[in-house]
Formats: sequence, structure tokens, C-alpha cells
Amino acid sequence: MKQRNTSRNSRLFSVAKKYLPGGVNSPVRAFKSVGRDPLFIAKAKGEYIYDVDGNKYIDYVGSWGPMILGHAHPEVVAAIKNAASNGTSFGGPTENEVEMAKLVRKMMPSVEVVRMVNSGTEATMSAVRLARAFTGREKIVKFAGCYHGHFDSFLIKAGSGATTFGTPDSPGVPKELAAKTLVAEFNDIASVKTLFADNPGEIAAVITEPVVGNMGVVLPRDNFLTSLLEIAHADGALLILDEVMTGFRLARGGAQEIYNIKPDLTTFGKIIGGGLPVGAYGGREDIMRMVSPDGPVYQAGTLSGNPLAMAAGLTQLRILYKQKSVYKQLDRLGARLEKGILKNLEDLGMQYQLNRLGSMFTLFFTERKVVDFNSALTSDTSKFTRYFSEMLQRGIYLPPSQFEAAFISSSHTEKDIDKTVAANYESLKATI
Ligand code: HOZ
Repeated sequence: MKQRNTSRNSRLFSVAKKYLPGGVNSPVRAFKSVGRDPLFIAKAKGEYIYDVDGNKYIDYVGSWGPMILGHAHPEVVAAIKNAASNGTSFGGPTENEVEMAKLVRKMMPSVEVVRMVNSGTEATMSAVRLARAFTGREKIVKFAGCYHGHFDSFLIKAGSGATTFGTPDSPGVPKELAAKTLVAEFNDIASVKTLFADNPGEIAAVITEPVVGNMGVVLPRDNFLTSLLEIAHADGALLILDEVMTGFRLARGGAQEIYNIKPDLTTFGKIIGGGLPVGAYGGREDIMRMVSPDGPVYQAGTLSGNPLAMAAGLTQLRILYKQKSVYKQLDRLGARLEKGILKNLEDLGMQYQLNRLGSMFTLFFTERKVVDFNSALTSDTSKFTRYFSEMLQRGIYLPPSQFEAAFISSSHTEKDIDKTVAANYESLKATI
């Protein structure tokens, strides 16, 4: 196989490293764990991404989730252009913010009142502050391997880049604050019960990704989420679902629609911004009314509800709301990919694990079923590294870490999927 020319990418990266930590503005994209230089992206359209050397790839990163309709969707781009021509930021309310709140509530009825912010991290840290204020308690429960952004309280046994780079507990987090984060095992209700038994009346909230994306894709076992809600409520604590990845992706109403669960608070990011920087948190009205200026819990932002971000996010959400069939289409593509990869694994006599729900998937290089952080960590990351590079050479752009989710968009076609399955066969073979 002819190697792709990526010389301009590499030249840019060597300059970037002088001026930016690791040469990037967010760690995982540095490709450090896959032992090669990152691609510098020149442009993207539909399901394709193009690097600065002119190489074209089928993209399964999708900006880590937001691009559910594919890149540069014409309606989203038009909405951004139109909004920009009317001014890029006012620091005052706009009509689209009201429309956005109404649509979010329609699509996800548990979100009675919502506050827009600028990132998923902002959303989760604000939701936790609110839960602490509402309950008058300070401790929170999170799950090993879940990642809720880079706020201090969450950088404890954190997944995503924190795990990829071997720093699940980041230095710089005050010990006193870290001690208020209790860690349970995903899919292990007994571990949650133990924490509540040991800390009665002290836990403000349990926060979880309902379907984990940040240790790779890990699905909740039957009743896991409803049991969490029951246990939390029995002790007077809240349940926060972090739907930054899953919200509006797995279904119109997110993972909470699929698993039929009504959390107290939900956090969002990614899809809700249509590819622009956005986050949001929302939920029960009695809790959300504590947020300033209705209540005393302070949280603010000059760019919150930014008109460009609202235009992009609202346009994307409206398309998803109107075209119900999009989720069926995504699931069909996901199922086709799953079938193809499972056949490849069987033909090659490999017992690796493919976890998938709808348009989110991860191939784990382990023979153990991946149901939690410990089982995810049994993956052979050196095999993943080889596989990742082989796929890239064949024009398939996957997340550059074993501990991330890959995403399919509605721009992907059956032909793309079949090409990916063929590349998967050859790439897996190369790891033997
Ligand atoms: N937080 C993203 C993955 N869960 C990674 C973003 C990046 O490093 O670019």
C-alpha cells in the first residue's frame, strides 16, 4: 500500500509544538498516543475531511460528536452566514435563545428550564454547583472512566484524554476538592450503594454519561440507570445525566429517551451547537430556578447564547426534530458497519469487542467484554495504535485513541461503510 504524503502536516506540527502545548489546543488531537503526527485539517464536507497535504479521509471523528449531519451542512452554514451578517455577539438576549430553549424542552421533556453556556465542561461544572446548592451537600459520585470535561471535580479517574495520556487524576486539583468526588464503577450498582451507605445524607448528586463515550463506547446494563435514580433519590441526592455526547445523537430525546429515564438535570454540548462552541444544562424547574438571576446560584458568560452558535445549533436541532427518520438511518449504517466488522473478526479468528449503540461505536482490542473502566483498560493499545495507522493509510479517520467513541453521520453512505469494513479487514490483518 502506497504511504500517503503528510509532509506539510508534519512541518506544521513541528512549528506548532514551539508555540502551543503539545502543538495543539486540546490533547487527544495531538495523536501522541498513536505515535504519529496529527493531521492538520484544511476543510471538511459531508462525511469527508481533507488535510493540508490534500489527503481525503472518511471521517468518523465528526469533531468528536457534533457533526451528526456531516460537515458544512448547507442549511447550517447558511444560518451561520446569515447570523454573522447581523452581528456576531451582543451580550444581550436574542429570539433564537428562546426558540432553542423551547425546542430542547420539546425534544427532551425532562429539561423544563435550560441555561446555555459555551462548552460541555462549563455545563457539567455548573450543573454540579447547582446540585450542591439545591441539596446543601458537597460530595458527588462519578464513575471511573467517565469524563465530564476538565473541571477540577471531574479529573479523578477520568476517561478520554486523561486516560489516554495516563493522567486520570490531574495534578493541580486541590486535595480537598478531590476528596469530595467519590468514584464508583460503571454498571456496578453495588459500588454505588456502598458509597451512599458510607456517606449518608452527604452526596449532592450522581453524575454519569448514560452511554459512555469517553472510555470508548460502553453501554449501561439493563436497569443500571433507573437503579441509579432510585438510589440517589432515596438518599435525597440528584441524578445528573451527562448527555454532552449522547444528547440528540442516539435519539431525538437522547439516551434518556432510549432508557426511559427522567434525570433531575442534564448537560449538553456538541450537537446542540451545530459545530460551534456551545454547552447547556437544564432540568427540573424547581432546581433550575435557583440559577441566577432567578436564584442565588451564580453562573454567567458574555458569549453564552451567542447568536452564531444559536443559529447553527437551532438549525441542526430543527432538522433532527423534523427528520425523525435520521436516527433510523444512522442505526442502519451503524448496524451495517457492526455486521461487517464482526464478520472480519470472525474470519480472522480475533475475539475483539465491538461496542455500538446507534451511530456511536468503539472496537476494543481485548477479548474481555467491555462493561466498565477496568475491562476497557484490558485493551491492547499497541494493537490499537497499529490498527489506527493502517486505517488512516486506507483513508479512514478514526479517533486517535482507544478510549474514545467514533461517530457516524447522516452524510455517510452504505458505500462509505463498505469501504470502511474492507479497510478494517486489511488493517486488522496487519495487527496480527
Ligand atoms: N474531549 C474530546 C474527546 N472526548 C477530545 C477533544 C480533543 O482533544 O480535541
